[in-house]
Amino acid sequence: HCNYPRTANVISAPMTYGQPYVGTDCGPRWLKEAGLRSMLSNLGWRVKEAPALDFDDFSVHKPPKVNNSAKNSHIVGEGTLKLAKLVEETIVAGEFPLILGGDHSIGLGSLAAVLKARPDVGIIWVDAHADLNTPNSSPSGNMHGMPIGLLMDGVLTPDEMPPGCEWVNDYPRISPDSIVYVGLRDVDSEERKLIRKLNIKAFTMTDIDRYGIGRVMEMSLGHLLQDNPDRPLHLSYDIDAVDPVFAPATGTTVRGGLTFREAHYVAESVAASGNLASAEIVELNPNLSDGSGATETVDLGLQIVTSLMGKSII
Ligand code: EXY
Ligand code: MN
Ligand code: MN
Ligand code: MN
Repeated sequence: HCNYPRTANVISAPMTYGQPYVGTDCGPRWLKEAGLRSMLSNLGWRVKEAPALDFDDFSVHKPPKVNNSAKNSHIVGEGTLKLAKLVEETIVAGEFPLILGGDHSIGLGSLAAVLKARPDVGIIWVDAHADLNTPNSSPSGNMHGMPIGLLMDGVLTPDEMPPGCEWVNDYPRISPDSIVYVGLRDVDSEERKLIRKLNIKAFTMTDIDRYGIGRVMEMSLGHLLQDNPDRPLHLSYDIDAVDPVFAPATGTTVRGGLTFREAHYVAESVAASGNLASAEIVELNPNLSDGSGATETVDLGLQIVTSLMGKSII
């Protein structure tokens, strides 16, 4: 019923600086080598591919001060601004941004862009983690745990934005009722307080146990689409939402995650809504597992992308 922009612009965002491990930069290449382009073509998409973003040519001249509360914030800030601009251009051109991470700090750029280009966007955040930390609350200082925290309305004052990320102050904020979490099971205490205080809709693994994934996705989509059935949606899919049995090649595994089919169903149900307007898949790290674990994780990642881009079984 909704009109998809039928051109997909595949945007590679090989970010590693939001977390400690090399290898998240391999995610885009692995997904592409596993057959992403032909899969999209087979589903009827026209496929464009933006040149991979380069996050190592960063132009800050002074050596940035070590900032343990938001590690690598200059390079993350500069890199995610590049991503934000590319995503905005893609949307303005009427194309579907399909963003391949990279660690989840790229959410700072992709979300800022969709919030600006589509002010009424609803966000579905599929993750074991809430990624709602701030430099003050983060136990690790890793910025892949902060993209929502930096963008959520009413959490940070402009002067608390980490150095290098000040550009975020010129972008819209996420309204707490415009995001839904699916798959949470490792939430820090300050994140928990914020979820309660801001009344953010969050479906944990406990909710999935209780209601089943079908009902959880119905409630998630219902929450975001209740006032506007044509609302555009952005899906941010962290592969660590999936149980490490099926997706071992990622940096922050947490047991007790989505099953293989639940992982698919999340993507299938969002696709079936007809509202999906942009998406990203993040945190694949083929270095962090043995060969077969890496292959299985990348294969599952590609299957999830296939489902969210419209594949149905029959
Ligand atoms: N909440 C923890 C932290 O902030 O350090 C772990 C965050 C992991 C983030 C992963 C990508 O979703
Ligand atoms: Mn995440
Ligand atoms: Mn995660
Ligand atoms: Mn700076």
